[in-house]
Amino acid sequence: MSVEQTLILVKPDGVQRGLTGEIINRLEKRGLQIVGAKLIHPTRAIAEEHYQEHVGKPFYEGLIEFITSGPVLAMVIQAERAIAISRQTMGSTDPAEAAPGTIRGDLGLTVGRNLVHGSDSAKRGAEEIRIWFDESEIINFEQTMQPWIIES
Ligand code: DAT
Ligand code: MG
Repeated sequence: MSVEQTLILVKPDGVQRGLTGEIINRLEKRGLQIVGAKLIHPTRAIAEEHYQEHVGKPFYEGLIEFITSGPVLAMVIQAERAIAISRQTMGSTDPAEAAPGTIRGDLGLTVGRNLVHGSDSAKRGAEEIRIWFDESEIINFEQTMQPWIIES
């Protein structure tokens, strides 16, 4: 299994509610490595590129309006199986169905304010990272605690 990178966003609700630290904490404590991070107020163009798979769905306009309504914390996270692991820690899309112990299950109530985004495949992760980050903003560094988290 190769190392994957995924795009994680703390959405405007998470930023406005002061939950960025709480959300980073949960991902970081699990052992996921942050290799890029920035606060960005998304333009409509970025939002449309990011959510292109949802064009035409009934919630699309509301989704674009929401994600562009304030700053988001964008992160690139790296680990083996980073996509599945980060989505598991985020919980189901609808917080009402998300398991307790997950970010959405513990901190959210409704699907339109579900706090976080995470890429859903390695291919889409690479595409989404390209939408939000310049290559120069991603730092490849060795985390010295890795042997205490991952058996080699
Ligand atoms: P996820 O964010 O878990 O990958 P998704 O890609 O299916 O979920 O949808 C993207 C976002 O769109 C989701 O985080 C919240 C919103 N959304 C999805 N389904 C919705 C619905 N039925 N009603 C309102 N918003 C919805
Ligand atoms: Mg998705």
